[in-house]
Amino acid sequence: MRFKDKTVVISGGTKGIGAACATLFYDEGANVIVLDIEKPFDFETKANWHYQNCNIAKGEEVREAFSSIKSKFDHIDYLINNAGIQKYGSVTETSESDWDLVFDVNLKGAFLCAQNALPLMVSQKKGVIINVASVQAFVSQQKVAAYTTAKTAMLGLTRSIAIDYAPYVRCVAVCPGTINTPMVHDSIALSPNPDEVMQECVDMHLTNRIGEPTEVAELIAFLCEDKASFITGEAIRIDGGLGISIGGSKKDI
Ligand code: BMA
Repeated sequence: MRFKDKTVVISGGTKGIGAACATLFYDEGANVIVLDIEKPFDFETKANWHYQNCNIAKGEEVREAFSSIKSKFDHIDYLINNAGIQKYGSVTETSESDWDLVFDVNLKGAFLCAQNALPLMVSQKKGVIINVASVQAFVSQQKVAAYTTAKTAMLGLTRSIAIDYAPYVRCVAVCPGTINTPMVHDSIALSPNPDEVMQECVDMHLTNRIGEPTEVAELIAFLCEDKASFITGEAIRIDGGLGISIGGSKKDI
């Protein structure tokens, strides 16, 4: 029980990486609070597993959600800024509303959740914030201008939090490659040839496969533990080697 009696808040915790984190932290003994905009029909309700409806892009909703959390729990040990949205388009193809939506959810949402969790973490003199960014904070695919820009900015947010709230609060960015999540499948489904795009995703990774949400959750769990207490402000890739390759033909091995 690595997280017995700890409290973790996870944005976008009903699906993908967020849901994998919710499950792992719950299984390890934590009180889990999932923030999301819609509760899935099959959302499990168990003791110590709470759903809080919240659009993290709206300051008022985030304030209300955190004041409700604070009235139920006297501490927040971990905040996992996981909620994310991806819209395809180059700069000239991206509408102003898509640009705003991508920045509101990925970046402003993380800022607002951190802003509301930090005062309690500072008063506890302890806390960890994990920002789920992307390998696209380092390298970019074609036609995801808003997403790659917002994810890159998350690394600045990570550094700012790490610097301004040390030594009490650690903040670390996790940068996944393609992960088997609804966000990735929904994005790929928009393409006229989804199977080819999925194969391209597989081929981009040196592992010849995409990642699983549970693999990212395991990294996040480690980063939250005291064992990782010397890691802060850093951006850690979990991308099957995607971020290190400049391509080229493969030699037989
Ligand atoms: C993720 C998402 C995925 C993409 C992956 C690797 O953050 O953008 O759709 O496959 O990065 O580029």
